[in-house]
Amino acid sequence: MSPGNGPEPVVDPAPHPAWLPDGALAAVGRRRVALRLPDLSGPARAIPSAGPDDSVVVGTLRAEAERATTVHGGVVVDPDDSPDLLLHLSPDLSGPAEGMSGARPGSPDGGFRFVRDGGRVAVVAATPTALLHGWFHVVRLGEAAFTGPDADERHAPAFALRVLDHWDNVDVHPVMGQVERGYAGGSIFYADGRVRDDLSRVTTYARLLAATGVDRVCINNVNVHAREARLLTDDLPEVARIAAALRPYGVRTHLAVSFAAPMTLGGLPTSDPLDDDVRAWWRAAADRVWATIPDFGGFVVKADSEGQPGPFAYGRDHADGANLLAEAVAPHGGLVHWRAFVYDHRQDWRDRSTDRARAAHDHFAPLDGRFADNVVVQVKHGPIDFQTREPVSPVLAAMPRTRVAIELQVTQEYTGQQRHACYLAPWWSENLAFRPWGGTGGDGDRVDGGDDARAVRDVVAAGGIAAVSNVGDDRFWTGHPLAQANLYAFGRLAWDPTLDPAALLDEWIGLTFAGSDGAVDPRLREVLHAVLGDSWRTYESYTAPLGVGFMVRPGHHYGPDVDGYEYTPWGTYHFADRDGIGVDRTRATGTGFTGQYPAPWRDVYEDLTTCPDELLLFFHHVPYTHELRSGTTVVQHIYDTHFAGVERVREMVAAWESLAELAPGAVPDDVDARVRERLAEQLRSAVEWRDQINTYFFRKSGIPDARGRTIY
Ligand code: GCV
Repeated sequence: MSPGNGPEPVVDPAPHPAWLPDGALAAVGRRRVALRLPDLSGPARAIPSAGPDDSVVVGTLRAEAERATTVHGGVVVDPDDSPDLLLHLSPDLSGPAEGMSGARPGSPDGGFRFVRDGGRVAVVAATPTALLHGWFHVVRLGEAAFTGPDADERHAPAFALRVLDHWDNVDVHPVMGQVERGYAGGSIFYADGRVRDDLSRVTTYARLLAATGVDRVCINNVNVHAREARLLTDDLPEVARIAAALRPYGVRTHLAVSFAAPMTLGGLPTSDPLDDDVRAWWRAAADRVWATIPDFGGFVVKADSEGQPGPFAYGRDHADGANLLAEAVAPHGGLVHWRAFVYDHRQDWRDRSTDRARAAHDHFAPLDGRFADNVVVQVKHGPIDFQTREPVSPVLAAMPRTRVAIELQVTQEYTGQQRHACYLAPWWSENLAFRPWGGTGGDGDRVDGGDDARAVRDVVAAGGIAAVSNVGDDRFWTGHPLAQANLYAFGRLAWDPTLDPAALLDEWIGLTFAGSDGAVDPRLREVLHAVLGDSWRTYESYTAPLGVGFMVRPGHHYGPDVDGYEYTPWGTYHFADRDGIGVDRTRATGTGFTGQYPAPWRDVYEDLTTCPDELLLFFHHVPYTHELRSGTTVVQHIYDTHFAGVERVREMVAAWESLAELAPGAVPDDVDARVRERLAEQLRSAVEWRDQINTYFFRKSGIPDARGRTIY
């Protein structure tokens, strides 16, 4: 790492290895590794079929073992030759792992078994993809996999469906560009208006995902424009190439489709979901897709939302729409991810009764029980739109007879656009741990509820989890190298939503910055925790106070603009005037949104004295002099957090810069240069946020800062 303003670093043209540099595989690569495989060919195959990907994933496993041992001096040996690490593909995970003693039985419900006996490890799984996940489990553990007491553990994903959605366009969109809300360059799938010839980077991406837990990718934007719609028909062979590039790492391909496709692609006069010709068109379309890509995952649909076509045009509802597609994909075992992000984006700002936060619940809760089994209703984690702070969406608790998935946003549209370091796992973790029927609330308060102690992560077990990816063709994948931590943590939480965000950060650091011997400088570890650990709360403190959102520049959503959306049709208002701020969403005097929550939250949020401070302005309109539960007033809180937030960013910058002396050489020059550049922008932007927000509220309220700091 070059301290100060040294010469420009030499940039390696190859993609950055992210969390899988060779050093991350040192512990496995130094050992004697073996694969025990049944015969996968012919009708008498010894393992249950996981789909057509079996042999290709087995090839991947072999290649992984060969590569790691070649780099680090280990060797691939015969399974009977006392390996240190045995990868065992077996239909039966319940018996003792062959060659191991003392194994306890486990239940064969997917995932893999990890057995350590006297320092030797066996991973047993029933499918090649599960075995691959087991391999990466051992990689993550590093030396610890082989040390420690004997163990026999089962590891299975909490969510059956773990999806990354790409908002990538085939054509560069005149406003949104190649990747909508993408902050990391172009698309890894498309360039020059077509699928890339060289898709090797897509396979590298699939490898990174397999090392976390994600196993499905939707490869195009949910805003399906004319060019992208054709992926479903004319371009299927090209989609098949992408699927082939993802498949070696057990990642399945999904497509976002347009509800109007029967008209725009099929020439039919209607897309009415109850029309027989429309149903036949979708069935034929699905047949062609699965004939071309036998392990295809399914369709993702954004309908009747922000201008996308949908069933409303025919007087039908979202269940009619989703079930139309579900019927078409069902014979192939396919899925329909139907998004609940539906609201009126042509609202009149003068009308205070219409509440965008209510929309998804108003549309979807009454449809509970009407969706086909292979429909997953995909719900954004908050009721508005991926803001820095929102309550958990009440839709997640309102559809007990529906497979519901939670949708997160890894791409940092509203959280600094990968120019700001903002580690989002603590925020996601809070959402996943939220107990809609009582228990621990967002700010750590305990709120007692009824008998139902389930958390959001339990509610979505069948529907799973999805997130908008933050990856592009940038050398570091994510623009800001430290934004890789978000993608990593998302994948790990998708596998196990109870994992601790700080521990995940540590895991990511251990892999990403592993030297050739697998070790990480402890001072680097410390600095990265200091920079990233609390960065989401820091970001919140200098941007969005007390649950107010959307004070961003319209359109691109970067930087402060307090009234940017205030007089627009988008339904995202703060209603600040000279006396106070916030949205009254109470049942008593406001939009009634609080009533969409089950008890106890419907009452906790309704009452000014119990509503958590951090969400106060989301639920209530209060005077600037309103005293928060913390004891300070609303306006003083705004000033204090904005001043403190900037100071925290200064500390982040200082922490990073200290590396040059503390741990010279611990970070490659090009990573260091990019992080420094981004941190400088983060500090500039945080100052801008602080000064605009503080000045705005000082001018509105006329109330000076109690500590007399500079406000303009
Ligand atoms: C893909 C927000 C974003 C849009 C995005 C939309 C969605 O409104 O700003 O770019 O569209 O969410 O989730 O569909």
